[in-house]
Amino acid sequence: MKKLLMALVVILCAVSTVFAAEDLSTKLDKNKDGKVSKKEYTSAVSKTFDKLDKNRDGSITRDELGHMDKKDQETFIKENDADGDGIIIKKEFEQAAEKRFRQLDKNRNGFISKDEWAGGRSEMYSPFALFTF
Ligand SMILES: [Ca+2]
Ligand SMILES: [Ca+2]
Ligand SMILES: [Ca+2]
Repeated sequence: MKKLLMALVVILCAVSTVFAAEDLSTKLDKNKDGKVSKKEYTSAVSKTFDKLDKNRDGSITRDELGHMDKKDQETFIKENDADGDGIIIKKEFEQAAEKRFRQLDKNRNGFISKDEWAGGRSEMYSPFALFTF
């Protein structure tokens, strides 16, 4: 009986790991229609910005990215800091995110399907790692 219980625990752990790694698109897909709309995406982007902007001054600076490793910080700043001043204001972040949405939305229907999402993840730096909510 104990063995069975152990086996069950192992299985449950494995299952929950799968759920944790479950595609982010599921999290972003608030209305559960199987795809991420522009609106769902934008609201996630906005939340992510607010979360990263720890001191709430409307911009993301390097010291607010301390939880990321150096390489990710560089990539993050490079991808989002359009004017190259080392500070990412919300507008820059939103514009970079918008560009990513267009890249992901391969068939240009205004939604990112699960397939498109999965395809984009392997092609690009993982801005998705940032969507940690
Ligand atoms: Ca949706
Ligand atoms: Ca800030
Ligand atoms: Ca900037």
